Amino acid sequence: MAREASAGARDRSPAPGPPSAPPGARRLAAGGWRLAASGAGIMARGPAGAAAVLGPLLWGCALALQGGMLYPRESPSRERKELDGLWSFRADFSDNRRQGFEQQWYRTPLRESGPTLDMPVPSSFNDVGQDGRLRSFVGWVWYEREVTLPQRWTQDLGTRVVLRIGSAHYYAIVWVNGVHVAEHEGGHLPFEADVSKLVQSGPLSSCRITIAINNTLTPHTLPPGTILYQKDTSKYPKGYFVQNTHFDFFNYAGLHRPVLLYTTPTIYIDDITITTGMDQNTGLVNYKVFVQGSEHFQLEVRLLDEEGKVVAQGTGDQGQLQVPSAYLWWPYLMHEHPAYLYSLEVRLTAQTEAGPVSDFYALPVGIRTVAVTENQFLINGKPFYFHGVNKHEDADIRGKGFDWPLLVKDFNLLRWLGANSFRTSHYPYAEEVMQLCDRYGIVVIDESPGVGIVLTQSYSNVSLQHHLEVMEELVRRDKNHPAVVMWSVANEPASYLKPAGYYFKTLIAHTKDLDPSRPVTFVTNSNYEADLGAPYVDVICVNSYYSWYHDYGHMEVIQLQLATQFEKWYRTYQKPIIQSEYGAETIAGFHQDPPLMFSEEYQKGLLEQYHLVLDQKRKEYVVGELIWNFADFMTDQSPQRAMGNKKGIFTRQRQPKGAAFLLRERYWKLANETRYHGSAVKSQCVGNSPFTF
Ligand code: BDP
Repeated sequence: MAREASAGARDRSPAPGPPSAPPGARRLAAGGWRLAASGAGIMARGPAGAAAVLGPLLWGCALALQGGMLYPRESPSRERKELDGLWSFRADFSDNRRQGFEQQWYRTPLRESGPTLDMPVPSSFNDVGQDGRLRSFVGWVWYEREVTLPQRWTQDLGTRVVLRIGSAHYYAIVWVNGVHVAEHEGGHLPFEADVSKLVQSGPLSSCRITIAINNTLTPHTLPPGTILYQKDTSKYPKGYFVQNTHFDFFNYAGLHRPVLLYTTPTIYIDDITITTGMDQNTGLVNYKVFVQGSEHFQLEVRLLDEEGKVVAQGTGDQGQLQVPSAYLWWPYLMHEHPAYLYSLEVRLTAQTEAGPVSDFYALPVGIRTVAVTENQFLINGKPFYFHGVNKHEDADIRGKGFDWPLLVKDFNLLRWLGANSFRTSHYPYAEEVMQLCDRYGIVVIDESPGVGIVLTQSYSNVSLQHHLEVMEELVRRDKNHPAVVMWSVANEPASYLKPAGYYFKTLIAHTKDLDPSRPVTFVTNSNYEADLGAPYVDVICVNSYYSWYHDYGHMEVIQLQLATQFEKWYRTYQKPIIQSEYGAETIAGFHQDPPLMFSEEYQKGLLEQYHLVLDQKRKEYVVGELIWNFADFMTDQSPQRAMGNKKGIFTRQRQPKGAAFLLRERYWKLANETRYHGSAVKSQCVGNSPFTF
């Protein structure tokens, strides 16, 4: 949820409190992002063909958030200035964590109010230093950057200058030249502020950006957490508190994704919504363009193929483009021509007193349909089997900071593995990740940060309202990615608690209203009889850890227990099922045969037992398997975790454990079996090569 302050607003009195009265307590009233209409459901419980043509009918796409969140792309009318690099930084170690507000650190350069550190952006602040207090810091940290702006940006009143923050975990307040411009709750989605007036108000050709970020999690944040005050003074110093979380990854914090400034004209393309479908061989691209700044403008829309040839065109802010003999966007490994992307070019022109204005934005578009029957997941009308992974945005000292080399390495590993999909466990990933999925044909289950919803308080109206808003932000950001085939609103909530029924019914209905073109799910680990949210999902996604968190060491029970799990869920709901997590903690280099827990042999043995059952049930209604986890990742410290979660098939440094080779055999075999078009994928050796174009 973001609120943008008017650029000229006076600076505000500080309010954000100590960790015990954190962001949620002072959340701003919900903005204007409301729904316009209700959409149709996605479930097509009929013949596959009927389901596949739902796409074109869904055009009423009910998304009506006010204000778009188009990815900033350069164009003849738009420029970008990236602000990655070293920022000045200070953590507020004062007892109440409010010194920064009391002393108004945003008013003058940060170095004037005390010592600063150099902090790389993007990165988490936790692991880059040598100060243990910073690693586990809870409260407000302050970032600052001075930026020199091109003269045109500061002089030309026809230029709109926007500050965009890709992700600030968890709650952020932003000032430009000491003036409050934006606040945002939620650590995984972008937010923006129009700073034109501020940068164009004087002779300055530079501006000072200050961002205060609070990583405190409460029962009402997403993900939720609790602050525990330890009051026993015989054991803890006065005022001692710790942050507890109810999820299994380290609460890295900071500016995790690119921060940038970009420009548009003052009359500009604010948002574009695309839905696609097929009618026989004709591809259908329904578009809706939202313009800000004027009601008087002309829009021209052209669709170009990969050769740059115009294949369809239209005018006006909405319409349908028809592409005869269209190439479809297919998942990679499913088809010999995967991931075909057209380019939708939108050109705006307007006349103003000051002269003509034009804006241009080009959006990649994949034409494809998604539908669900009672035992299949269909892409372009053909059954799709997810053989993929769960990931985390996590590696080494950068924490969750965005990193191109790591990203490219991960995609090359996915290809090596023959994985066709992943779930963004347990929060939305960077936009650049989603763009690569579109480009490479990797299918995504796009998950919200709804992980660890286990306390009754986290089912309150305050929490629900926030969760609805997060889904709005997520759909708004990711709605146009062909790679995204399903939304996941949560992971392993306590869905057996009484309020869970209403909570998930409302949340899932809302998400379907926002985007009627995709199925919606949440990932459960509840018992099939007790789960109050399952009636509302389109696909049952179930996590289980047989022979790991139960029956330690007894791999012989896996087949029976897993088969029972599938049968019970299917008998109850007649919906397709994805095994959305399974795995075993494995310390790379530990070997033991016969296998013992934590050894590489145990991980392989456990996976093999799961695969035997998956191979039976995928002939019936199981539509996917996602290993937990792609790579080892950092967690809170606990006696259950040896320097983090080690269920990766790759280490945190992206080197394979034995199980990676086992899974690789399997995934390439599955790829060959489930390929829809053309000859079989060559051998698995093909997987050594990176993605190429
Ligand atoms: C599942 C959670 C995941 C954990 C995993 C584990 O969804 O976040 O990391 O268990 O325990 O329950 O390894």
